[in-house]
Amino acid sequence: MTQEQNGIKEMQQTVDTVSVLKPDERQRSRLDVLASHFRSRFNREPSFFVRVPGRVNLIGEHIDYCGYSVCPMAIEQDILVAVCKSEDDNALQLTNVDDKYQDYRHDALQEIRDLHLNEDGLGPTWHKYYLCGIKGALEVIPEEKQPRGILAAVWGNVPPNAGLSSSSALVSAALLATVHASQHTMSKEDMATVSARAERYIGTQGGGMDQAIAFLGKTGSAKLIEFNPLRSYDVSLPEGAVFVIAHSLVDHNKAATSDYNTRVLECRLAAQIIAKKMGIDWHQVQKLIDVQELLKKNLEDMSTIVMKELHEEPYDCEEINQILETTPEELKSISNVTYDPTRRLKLKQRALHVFQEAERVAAFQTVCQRKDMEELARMSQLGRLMSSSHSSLQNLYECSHPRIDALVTAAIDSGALGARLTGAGWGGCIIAIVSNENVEEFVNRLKKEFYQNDERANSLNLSSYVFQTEPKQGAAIYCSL
Ligand code: ADP
Ligand code: NG1
Repeated sequence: MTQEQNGIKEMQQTVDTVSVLKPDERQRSRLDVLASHFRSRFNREPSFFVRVPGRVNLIGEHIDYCGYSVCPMAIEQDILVAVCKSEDDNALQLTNVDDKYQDYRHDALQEIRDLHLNEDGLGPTWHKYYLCGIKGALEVIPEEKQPRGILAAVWGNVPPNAGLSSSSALVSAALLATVHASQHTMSKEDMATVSARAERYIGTQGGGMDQAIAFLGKTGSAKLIEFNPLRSYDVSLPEGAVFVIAHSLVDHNKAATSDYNTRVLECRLAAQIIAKKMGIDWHQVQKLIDVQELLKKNLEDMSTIVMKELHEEPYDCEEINQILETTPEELKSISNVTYDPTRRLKLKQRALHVFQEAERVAAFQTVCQRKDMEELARMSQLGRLMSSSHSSLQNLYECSHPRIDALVTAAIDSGALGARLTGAGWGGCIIAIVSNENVEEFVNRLKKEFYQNDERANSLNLSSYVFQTEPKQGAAIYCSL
């Protein structure tokens, strides 16, 4: 593949690369633990460390893969990796401080490029996310620079399977570690693009939000992330607003079910059917944003078109073939739909969510910029947008979970100005906006309202499950402690 085919722009004179930083006190103590784990396993010193944060998405859920902008921020919780090139053999050796993740060895690092990671029937085990990052790296690093063997020790504290993007932090950390070990230079945007493509090897057709914020996150600012081309803009949040993440205690591994990919497919088919019905060449349409751009309509018009052109009842494959005038084979090759007569796809509901959520993202950004508006009014407006995002995810997109809905209700009852599911859903976390003078009372009430009656919470340290968050720095490299 040439660099261009890889989606990587020609290298410019000045490239905004991942910063080499000095760890702060808190990071240093975790890095010390990681370094000592590395030494105990490999009997040598790591030569550098990488840190990649998780993220929380404030608004813009399930729309990145439709081409629409989203508004996440990087969080404090992260994945750390200690790394050293191996002089002794050509293997990848992986270890994790957390012993629930087993050590892994692959004898020939170079072979990883050709592995098919989701075809062994063993599911998405942790080391496969690391392999995704290495595969991505080997596709873009010139052969003469590629490392022969690598030793890596991982340690993360992003709650896994909870919508805070632990998987993308891990894939991105593996990519960054391999690129840095090769002394290869890449911009943050190119890292994000390669990492998003690499994570799809696990089997989920993600849109790229998580990898973008992992590299482009900035202390003090949420980010508006735009796709095609990837761009990010600072979003200043109201000073009086505190964002609180709360875990529903329900895990959901995206790559272990077909829920996520089914939504991606429903959006693609909705886009193609709208295009066909509106008389444009649907073959060139893959995303809902494609059809909007071809029709030259605004988002509100697109919702009206959805209401008119798509029906409420689920579509089956036969009806889709009839509308698009395709055979099952053609539909497979153009839309990536495997014919299944029992399959029912809700196209109207999904498309409506996407266009309305994209409008909410734009409104969220506008409210953040409205310095002329009173602070509490701005925060209340942001809260309303977040809560309507949640009802849309619950009712139109059907990616919530009864415990998530109960947590959102408990958050509002405890004084939040708005709350919503964050991340892919079907479990995981919510994000709530709270005014800073109420935050302590809010957290105490939420603990009583939601966690006190859940026996799964009895043995947990709740401060890791309900916590304030603020925008943090994206990926970094540490060369010495
Ligand atoms: P998320 O919403 O957190 O990204 P996913 O279901 O996409 O959830 O991916 C979570 C998976 O990432 C975990 O099941 C595990 O395999 C891997 N993972 C997350 N954190 C770690 C970690 N600290 N060490 C090893 N693997 C991890
Ligand atoms: P998480 O929350 O990490 O499962 C997933 C996708 C995002 C985005 C959100 C929903 C991946 C790696 N991440 O995030 O791209 O679509 O769901 O908004 O697939």
